[in-house]
Amino acid sequence: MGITLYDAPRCPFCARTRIVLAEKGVPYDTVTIDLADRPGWLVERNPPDGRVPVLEEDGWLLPESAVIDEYLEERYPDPPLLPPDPGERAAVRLFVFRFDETLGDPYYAFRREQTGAADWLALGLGQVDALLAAAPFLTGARFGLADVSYLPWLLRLHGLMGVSLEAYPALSRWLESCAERPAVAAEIETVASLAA
Ligand SMILES: N[C@@H](CCC(=O)N[C@@H](CS)C(=O)NCC(=O)O)C(=O)O
Repeated sequence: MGITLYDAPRCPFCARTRIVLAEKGVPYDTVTIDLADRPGWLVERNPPDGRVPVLEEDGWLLPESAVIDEYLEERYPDPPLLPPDPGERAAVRLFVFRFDETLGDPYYAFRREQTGAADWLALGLGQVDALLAAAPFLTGARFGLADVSYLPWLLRLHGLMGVSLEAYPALSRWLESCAERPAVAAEIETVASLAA
């Protein structure tokens, strides 16, 4: 027995968990889900709509990428992906908690080509850029869960949707620095394979 990840290569929420598992060197099996033809057993395992990712460990099931990643952080504390200081940990959690309003909602509006979405997205990217101008990583001094929680969408914006991030210098520097990590490089390859 061990960990199984119900996964989809193009899903950025799954990418959050793939990156954490890779950062921590945790071995796991993958069950790839066809998002266009979601199996009924997945809906049973993660009602009501069978979303991915779902992590299974010895028969126990856990959905929700942010919750899975926090679980993995506690279960496999080395290397740590949260800072030691409680206040800094809270800041990371707040940033992850606000993902939808900061980046997720404008990203999906932009993908749907909704009116005004480009400006909305630029606002979110500007907020992320400002944070990265003040600290090397979204998690603070070191790479961690806040970085993991935002990276998949930024990799897809750039790699799949052809959006230039050059106007955001701190964000661009951060992307380059994150790309040096094998866990992130693997995700960049996954995104490239989706684009091919
Ligand atoms: N809040 C969930 C969102 C997961 C999610 O929306 N996954 C997408 C694939 S990227 C999905 O399975 N969507 C189901 C649907 O669209 O019906 C998480 O963080 O894990």
